Amino acid sequence: MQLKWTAVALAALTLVACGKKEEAAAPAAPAPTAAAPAPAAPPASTLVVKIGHVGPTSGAIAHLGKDNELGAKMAIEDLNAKGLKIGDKVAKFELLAEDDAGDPKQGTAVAQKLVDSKVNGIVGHLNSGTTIPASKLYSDAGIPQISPSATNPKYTRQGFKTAFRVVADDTQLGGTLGKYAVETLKGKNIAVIDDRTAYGQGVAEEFEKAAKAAGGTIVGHEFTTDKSTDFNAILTKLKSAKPDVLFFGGMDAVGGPMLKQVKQLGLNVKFMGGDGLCTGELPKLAGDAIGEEMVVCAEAGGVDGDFKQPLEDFKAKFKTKNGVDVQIYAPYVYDAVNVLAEAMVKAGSSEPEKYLPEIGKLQYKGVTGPIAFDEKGDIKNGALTLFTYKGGVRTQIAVVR
Ligand code: ABU
Repeated sequence: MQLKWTAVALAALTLVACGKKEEAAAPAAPAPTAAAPAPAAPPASTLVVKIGHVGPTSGAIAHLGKDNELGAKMAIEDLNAKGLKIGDKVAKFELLAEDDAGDPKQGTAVAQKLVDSKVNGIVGHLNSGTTIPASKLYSDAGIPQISPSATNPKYTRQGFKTAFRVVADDTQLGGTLGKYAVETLKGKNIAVIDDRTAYGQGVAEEFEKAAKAAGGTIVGHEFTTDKSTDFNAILTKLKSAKPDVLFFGGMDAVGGPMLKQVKQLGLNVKFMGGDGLCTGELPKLAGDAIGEEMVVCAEAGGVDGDFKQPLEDFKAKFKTKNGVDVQIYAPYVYDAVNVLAEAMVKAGSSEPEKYLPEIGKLQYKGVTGPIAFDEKGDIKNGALTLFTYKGGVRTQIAVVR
C-alpha cells in the first residue's frame, strides 16, 4: 500500500506525457558507417494509431490521473510488443497524453487539441465534470471515447454514439451503498455531504435515495467544494443531528482531510463514499483518522471467480514496472485502450467511422473482467467492489452486482 510517486514512475511517465513530448527533438543519429548502418525507416506497411488519454496529472488528484496515465502507457507498450495487425498493416500505437487538471475548461481545451491532432480514439477523461463536456467535442468529431472512471450517468445518456464507459455508474454506486448503509451497517440516522461536482453531487443523491428507500432517515445534507480544506462548520452542524453514518460524495483529496476533522470533532460514524474516495491513497491522506473498518466505499467495477487472477497479475506487473501500486482505475484504462485496439482489428481499420460500430459488438475479456456494452455505451452487467480499510490497507469486503 505504499503509494509514493517514485522516480521510477515519474521517469516512465516522462516518456509518454503530453502530446508535446512527442515533438521533442530526437538525439542526432550517428552518420552511417559500414559497421553501423542507418536505422531502417518504418516499413510502408506500418499504420500509426494515435490514442489520446486525458486525466488530471496535476492538482489535488494528480495521483489518480497519473495512475490512469500509467495504465494507458502499459497498454500501448503491450500492444506494440504484440505487433498487432490492423487490415494488412502492422499497427504502431502512440500515446498522446494530456492533463486536464480535473477542470472542465481545461478538459475541453485539451479535448480540442486531441481532436485537432486527429487521434484515432480517446481514453478518458477521469472526472465526470471533465468527461461530459469533452464528450460533445469527441462526438462532433466522430472519435470514439471510452471513460475508465467517470461515473455520472449523464455521460452515456446524451445520445452520443461515440461515448462508452467500462465502469458502473453513480446510480449503481450510490444505490448499492445507500442500501448497504441501512441493511448491513444498520445505519438509522444518515448524514450526507457532497462537493457539488458532477460526480459528488450525483453519487450523493443516488445514495440518499437508496438509503431512504431502505428505511434510513437523512438527518442532514451539507455541501462543500472539491478544493475545500475546512469542514468544521458543516461537520459541527451535522454532529448535532447525531448521525451514525456519514456519506461523502467527492474525491479522496477532500475526503482524507475531512476524515481528520471527523476524528477531531469526535463524530462516531461509519464514513462512506463512492469510488472517488476508495483509493489506495486515502490512508495517507487521512492518517490515523482512517480508523479500523470505519470507512466503507466502492470501486465501480469488480471481478470474482476465474477473473480474479488476471487482475492480480496486472497489479503485480504495474508495481514492478512503475514502482507504485495501482490506485484504483489504471486496470480499467488498460482495458479501455485494448478495447479500442480490438475494435480496430475487427474492422480492419483505425479510421473512427469504420471501427466505431465494432466497439458496441465486442465481447472483450479484459483484466477487469468481461467487457461488452449496452445500447447507451455503458458496460453490461457491471459489478462493484465494496472495500473497507483495515490496518491502513484497502481491504475488499465483497463484489456485488
Ligand atoms: N467516479 C469517481 C471519479 C471520477 C468521476 O466520476 O468524477
